[in-house]
Amino acid sequence: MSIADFPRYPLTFGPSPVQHLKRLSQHLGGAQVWAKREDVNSGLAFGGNKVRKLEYIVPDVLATGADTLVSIGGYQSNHTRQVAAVAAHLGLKCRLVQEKWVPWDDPVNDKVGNILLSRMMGADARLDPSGFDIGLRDSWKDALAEVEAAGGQPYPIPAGASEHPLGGLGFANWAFEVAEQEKQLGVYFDTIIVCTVTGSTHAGMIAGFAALEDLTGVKRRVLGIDASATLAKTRDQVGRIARHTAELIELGRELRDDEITVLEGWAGELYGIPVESTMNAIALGAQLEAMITDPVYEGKSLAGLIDLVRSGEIARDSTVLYAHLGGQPAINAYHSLWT
Ligand code: 5PA
Repeated sequence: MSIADFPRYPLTFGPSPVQHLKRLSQHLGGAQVWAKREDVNSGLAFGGNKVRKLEYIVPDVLATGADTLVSIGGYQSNHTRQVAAVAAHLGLKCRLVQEKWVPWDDPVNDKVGNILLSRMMGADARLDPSGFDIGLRDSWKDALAEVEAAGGQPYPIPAGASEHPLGGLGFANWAFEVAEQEKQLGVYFDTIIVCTVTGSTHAGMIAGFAALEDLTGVKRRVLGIDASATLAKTRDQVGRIARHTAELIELGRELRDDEITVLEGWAGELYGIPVESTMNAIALGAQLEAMITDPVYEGKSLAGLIDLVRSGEIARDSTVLYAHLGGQPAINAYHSLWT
């Protein structure tokens, strides 16, 4: 099956907008920088990258007849907020495990932003003291068992929807959407920058752009910027999901090593904690483009992009596409960084 043959349940507005960041490009004095805006991709509770992934998972949810979506993330998980949004949209229940992934002791960290939105949408969001891990968790398995014991039919969605067998499809299709938009705009993006943590956003893009390259001969670099600060795990997960997704969409060849690139250097010491480069990138995006990025994910990938353009690693004659994956609701929990 090619990507176009997989069932897709519409949750987004359609293709997400692509914009030229002219002031940022001029400021950096190098490559032309564009952004594709998954942060405004849907009317479901501010959207984001998970809504796009869930478009390919919802047909399976509906086929199973499940009545409760069960998922997991940190207190300020964007993913769990998007699962809660999709559950509300479909008229399903939602049980969320919110772990203490980030040692960020702001008194409203477990009350505002994403978790507030999830509760507002009717999700049963419960806190768990466990720390950060992108793998499959016991707390999540326990939540699934609880729903079943109470007579419900749970549908399991792992962290970031990444370990779900269909988790890579949303962003495999993103590659083809980019190619269409390139035709309309008369532009060619030779480099894509994407934040990567649980891996299926980046992995889906890798599979999708590989399929596109085989169809059109057009080559480009898809650079993942690690924001997990557990690089080996994320690299492994990206590679595994990229290969699996490539098989699903019948790429018909092995992925090359040069197609799987996760760069380190902008995550800082810990997932969820911004460093100087994150704060500088957030300020540049906000003050030059009114493009709001968060201290956990997008501020870190934007910092990567800025450094790669400034150092010439992304060349002056390049046109680079920054995948803005959402995440703004979390900034409420980080208010003290700007006061
Ligand atoms: C997230 C993830 P992947 O997890 O697919 O690698 O995406 C990274 C990412 N940007 C990038 C934003 C705004 C994100 O929310 N968020 C997780 C969450 O629980 O919100 C899965 C970690």
